[in-house]
Amino acid sequence: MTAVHPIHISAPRAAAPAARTDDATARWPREKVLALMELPFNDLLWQAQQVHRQHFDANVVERATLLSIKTGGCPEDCGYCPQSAHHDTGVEAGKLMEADEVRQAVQAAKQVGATRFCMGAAWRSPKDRDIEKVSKLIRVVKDAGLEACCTLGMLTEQQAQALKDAGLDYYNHNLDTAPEAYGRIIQTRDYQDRLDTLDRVRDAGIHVCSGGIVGMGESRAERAGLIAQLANLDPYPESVPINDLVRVEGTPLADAPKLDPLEFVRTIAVARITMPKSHVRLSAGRQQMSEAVQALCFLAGANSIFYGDKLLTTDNPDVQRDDALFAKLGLTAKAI
Ligand code: SAM
Ligand code: DTB
Ligand code: SF4
Repeated sequence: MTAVHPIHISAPRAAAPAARTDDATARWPREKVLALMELPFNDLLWQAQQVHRQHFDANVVERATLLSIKTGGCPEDCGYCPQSAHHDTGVEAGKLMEADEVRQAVQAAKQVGATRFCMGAAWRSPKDRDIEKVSKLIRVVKDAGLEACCTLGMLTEQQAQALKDAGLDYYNHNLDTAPEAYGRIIQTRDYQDRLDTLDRVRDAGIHVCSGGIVGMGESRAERAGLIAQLANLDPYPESVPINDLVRVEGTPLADAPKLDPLEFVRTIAVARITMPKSHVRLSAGRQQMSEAVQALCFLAGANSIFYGDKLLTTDNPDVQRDDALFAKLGLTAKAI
């Protein structure tokens, strides 16, 4: 892969304190989250379904379309990511997309019935001039009548405010994994950096989209640790993407053992129970997932998907395949 940016490698950092999840005063002490994870499967799903139906129509699923507006060449070393300049994955580094190209993608997403358009950039953190350009892209999405979401890396307070002023509805910034597992996956930034950006997004009045990735070799206790971190954010995120690792050749995690699909379903169910009013998104990994497992995820309380044949750089089920799955399950798409 061609790197367009110099690579800055910082020394590995100490584990950050993150949110308090280890004592009984936390809304969701980690032990309690782990206890949910360990319930008999049928009991866990029953509990998740009850919570889901208290807050949502269980047959309605939100559809968000992703677009990589600036691909590859990222200076961060995230072990899962095909866009890191540290890994040789064949992803070409590109420039930030122009408004016309984005407008076409937004119109196409709108035509097939997506209600949110999420623009991702392979940046550690945007420059102020990037924020000006992305603000124009946000207006393109808003002018088309869709919800706008961005994921651009770490933000300053001023940048978060500028994105809010441009009309941004959601900002995606994932905690990715449990605090103690973080250093195994990423060395170039730490957990506290992620939490600080989430605070700035929240303070700017933008809705928070934050979740993580499972299937990176973590333990069940570490999956519980991730969910506890998210559920103890105050308030917890409005959108919670749960990604099943897409194992990309050339990344350090290419050969990670595949997570048992039922463990993935458990993670969705626990996210639903601990964050009852959030949209829990069955995110990356659906291309490799059977219809039966996806159906179990919806049963466990997932009520959002990425819709369209591409995630950022990897494949997602195409619209026809998802429409057929919705028809089979009697699911309908959420309106704005
Ligand atoms: N660079 C920005 C950042 O990291 O915050 C935004 C883009 S980044 C690609 C967005 C998210 O995609 C990551 O936080 C990670 O959770 C997810 N992601 C990246 N590669 C993935 C993979 N191979 N499988 C599953 N999720 C992945
Ligand atoms: C999220 O949690 N998952 C999406 C979105 N937020 C930006 C990204 C998934 C990326 C999967 C790998 C790729 O396609 O490059
Ligand atoms: Fe860069 Fe984001 Fe990929 Fe990490 S996940 S390498 S920050 S694009």
